[in-house]
Amino acid sequence: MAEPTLSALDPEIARLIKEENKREHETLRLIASENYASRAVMEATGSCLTNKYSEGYAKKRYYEGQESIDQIEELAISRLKTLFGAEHVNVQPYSGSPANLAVYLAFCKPGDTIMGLGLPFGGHLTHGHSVSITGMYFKSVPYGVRKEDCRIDMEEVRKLAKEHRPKLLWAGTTAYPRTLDFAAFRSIADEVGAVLAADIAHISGLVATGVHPSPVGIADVVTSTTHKTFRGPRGGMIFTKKEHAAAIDKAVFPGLQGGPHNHTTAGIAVAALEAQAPEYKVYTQNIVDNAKALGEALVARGFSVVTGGTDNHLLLIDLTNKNVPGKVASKALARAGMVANYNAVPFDPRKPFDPSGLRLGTPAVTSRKMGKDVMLKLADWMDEIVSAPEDEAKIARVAGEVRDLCASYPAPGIVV
Ligand code: DSN
Repeated sequence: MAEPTLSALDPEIARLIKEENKREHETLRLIASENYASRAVMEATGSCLTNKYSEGYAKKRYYEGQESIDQIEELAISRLKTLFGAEHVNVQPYSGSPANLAVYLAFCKPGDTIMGLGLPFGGHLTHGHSVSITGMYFKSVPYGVRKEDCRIDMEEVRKLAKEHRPKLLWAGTTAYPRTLDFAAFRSIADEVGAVLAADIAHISGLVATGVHPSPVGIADVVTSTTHKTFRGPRGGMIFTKKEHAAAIDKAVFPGLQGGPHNHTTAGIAVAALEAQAPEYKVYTQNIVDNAKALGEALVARGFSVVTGGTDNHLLLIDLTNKNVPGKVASKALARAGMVANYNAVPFDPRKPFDPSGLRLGTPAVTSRKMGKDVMLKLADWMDEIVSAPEDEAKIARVAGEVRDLCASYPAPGIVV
């Protein structure tokens, strides 16, 4: 007898997946860290590779039956080496946080001093925030941004680094709209003898094509997720210089993880192939052009855009002048089909769970081939909703208009 399909076996889960598919089709995905993986990436991740254990690395595994797995992992690595110009790549981290933990394990001992951009200024939890293991097991000295322009102040980073002599210095962000000066971070790390780690989770797609400068070859180690601008499956990757290859590999396995997720590795390999195509470079440039256009349109409508605009894929909006808290705005926008996230802004007087800001990203709408005309429409809709976040009639009308728009822009990987 044939095996039952998902909907025959588990109609509840099948229905929920169908609903999520519909939601992803009918709404505008504006969460800066999200994207749509292609059908080919999804096919690889939904394959039999999920069945296989393969602790170790290619040709040095602890289980038999690795004929295909070794080739898949080697292909992922060689494609990424070419794409990023890296000496060594590890594709086994389960995601960005485990990749970052591997950096700590490879280079630090508990109690060492580390420095990263503070979470309230756009840094990541794993760059030493107090509630993360990285802020508990290490002495974290966060740096911030300048009050006047909300940009990272490299002189402040230098001053703090000279005072605290960190073992590890992070250059990486999750809610920062400007270009990172990796060379300046390198010179500071050299001055104080720190290991320089760049976390390019948000921007790795832009880095792959040169739309954002690359830290590969500058930083000692570079970490990334694989599902944001890079548009692969949900996973992690680490690039490092040859001299640190063994330490990083050992930290990932056996230091932190057991068997790698081979279905994810295959998806990463497919995404790396997609990223080598000339149209991917155009795509990544379009992400930035769209973010700039959306930022300009929002400024023209009286929104306060942190730093005045963006150099990358994201925008941080301070809603204080609109007298609407970030959470109220993001919930109303979501009801209107524009799905973003509320976010703290630098020097936010409000609490992290109820902050003043909104974070917007253009990677996913750009994957749907939406261009500047849509960004202007989006700014109009946002203006309407943020000005009246409790007007349910208006919200329902906009949600309908968003649905109509989405019908003309199929999302990669989404079956309609
Ligand atoms: N959760 C991711 C983001 O939204 O930026 C970072 O890990």
